[in-house]
Amino acid sequence: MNLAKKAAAEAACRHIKSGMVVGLGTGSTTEFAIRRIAERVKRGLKISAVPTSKATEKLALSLGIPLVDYNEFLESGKQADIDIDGADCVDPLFRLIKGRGGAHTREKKIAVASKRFYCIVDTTKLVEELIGSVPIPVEVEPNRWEEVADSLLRFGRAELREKRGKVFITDNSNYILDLSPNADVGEPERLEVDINRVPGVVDNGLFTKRLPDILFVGHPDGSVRVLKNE
Ligand code: A5P
Repeated sequence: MNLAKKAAAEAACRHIKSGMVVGLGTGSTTEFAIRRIAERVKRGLKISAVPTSKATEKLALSLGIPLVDYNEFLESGKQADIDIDGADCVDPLFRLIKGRGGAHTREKKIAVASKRFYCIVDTTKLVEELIGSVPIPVEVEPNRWEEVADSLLRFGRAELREKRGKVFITDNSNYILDLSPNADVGEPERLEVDINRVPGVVDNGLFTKRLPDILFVGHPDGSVRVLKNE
């Protein structure tokens, strides 16, 4: 799928012009975009970029992309011109689940603070039904994860995320609960709001409000389908 991811990423990057502020998402598909942007920066493209995770920040810095600090950018109240980011799955209404890398809270903030949100995926990410396709990542305050997991039981079973035998810690120093929702949990729009109402929840990986403006779907043969959300 690497060819598909790369093709989708590069198609989205063609929209980047000098003078823009660009949101940089997180994940393996976005990594292709970051590498492409870095090549263009070396050839004279003048942009500044806002990273959505420490991993993205590290990679972008190592490749020489000029960065704006994530917190300073949000505090400035300014908007990015384009945000480019991947997704774990996307349905026909352009609704997403994100956060397999644990960065969805920052990713959502930057997507909301961007004039245009371009989502880059390969064909394996396309689903008919959003709910039930992949677990929904829920970022939680560490000292409340057990009570949050209990409260989330009305939506489904939530499992504390671990990585290499240790509790996974987000860039915001929080934990992640991966929620496998019950089949009768209802509409994703409502679920996104209801999960965030649980005390101790920071944000969840459902993106049903800030939808992508364009979806770039990379195919295994390197072709790209461009779907506009109009
Ligand atoms: C990071 O937390 C996620 O939201 C990623 O954007 C998403 O998981 C897509 O990642 P890949 O491009 O690696 O599949």
